[in-house]
Amino acid sequence: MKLVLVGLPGCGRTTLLKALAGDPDLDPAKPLTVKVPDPRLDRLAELAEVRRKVATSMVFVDVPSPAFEPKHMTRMQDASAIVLVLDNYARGNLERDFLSAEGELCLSDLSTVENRSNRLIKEGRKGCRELELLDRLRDHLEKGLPLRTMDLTPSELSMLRGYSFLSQKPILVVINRADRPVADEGALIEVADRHQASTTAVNAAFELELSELPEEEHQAFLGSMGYQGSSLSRLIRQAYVSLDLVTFFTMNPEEVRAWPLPRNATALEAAGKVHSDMARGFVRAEVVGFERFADCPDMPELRSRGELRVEGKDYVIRDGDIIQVRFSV
Ligand SMILES: Nc1nc2c(ncn2[C@@H]2O[C@H](COP(=O)(O)OP(=O)(O)O)[C@@H](O)[C@H]2O)c(=O)[nH]1
Ligand SMILES: [Mg+2]
Repeated sequence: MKLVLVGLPGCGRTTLLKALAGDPDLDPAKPLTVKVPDPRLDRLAELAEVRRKVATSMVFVDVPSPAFEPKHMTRMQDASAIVLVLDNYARGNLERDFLSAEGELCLSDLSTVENRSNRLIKEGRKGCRELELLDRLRDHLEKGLPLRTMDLTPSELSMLRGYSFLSQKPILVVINRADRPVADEGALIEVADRHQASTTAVNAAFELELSELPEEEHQAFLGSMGYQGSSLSRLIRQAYVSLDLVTFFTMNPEEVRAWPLPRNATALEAAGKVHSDMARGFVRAEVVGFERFADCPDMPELRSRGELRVEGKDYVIRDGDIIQVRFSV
């Protein structure tokens, strides 16, 4: 899961990346893998008395400015989501910077739409479903609206899958502010809502300083700024949520592990994530939700109460499911 960091020069991308890494000497040209904090994973490890915890992770990649040059645009194509950093510690042109970034994404998609449409017409496929759909996309994009705000049917979505349209990707807007924001954020949040972009605020420079301090000095430093806690774990959680994933867990005597899965994916797909053999030889999955297990952390007891459910390969995994796959190969 790759997320690209974009924004105007000086918006604080590099500072944010270093803070996420907890390393002021990080080379921002390298991708950074970040663990997604999940208190449920910690709780499971405690309950099951297992020492090894494996969290899900995401990779952040900094796109150098100017991000919207063609040579940098291609780095965004295979990203699962875009993280747009906006400067609200010095300049604070929030709406303008947001809309201009969105405009660039739309322009790039518009040119993809044009190229593909021209080719279809040249191939004599006027009136085909794909061309009709592309015409609708063009109308939408020409209004300056990102494709993520379009209502598309599952079959239309699958027709568009190969294009990797940039304005269709989920976007998380990170407002980088000092202790006092320069500009009011209300108007930006309204536009972002209309664009189905989620927003979060962080003080990147502060977070970087915080991350350089030993753990035991964190509370005092946070308190000196009047902060409750670091905003980074919230930012990471929100980036994860923007990907529209659910998390399932596996447990064995050696480790508890969290796995990401697209929403509405099945037990068979979950099994395939864990091991291809498990999908190939899938027999059934035993499933219990995190909350149930936390109330009664005893699998044999849950099984005898019928609360450890037996599910087939088409079962749709819910966020927080703990699953055990039975398979034979
Ligand atoms: N005061 C303050 N300075 C910041 C903040 N974020 C970044 N800076 C400074 O702004 C400059 C540019 O930041 P950088 O992270 O390199 O921006 P980038 O061009 O987006 O990678 C650096 O000197 C940072 O120390 C912030 O939240 N507060
Ligand atoms: Mg930079």
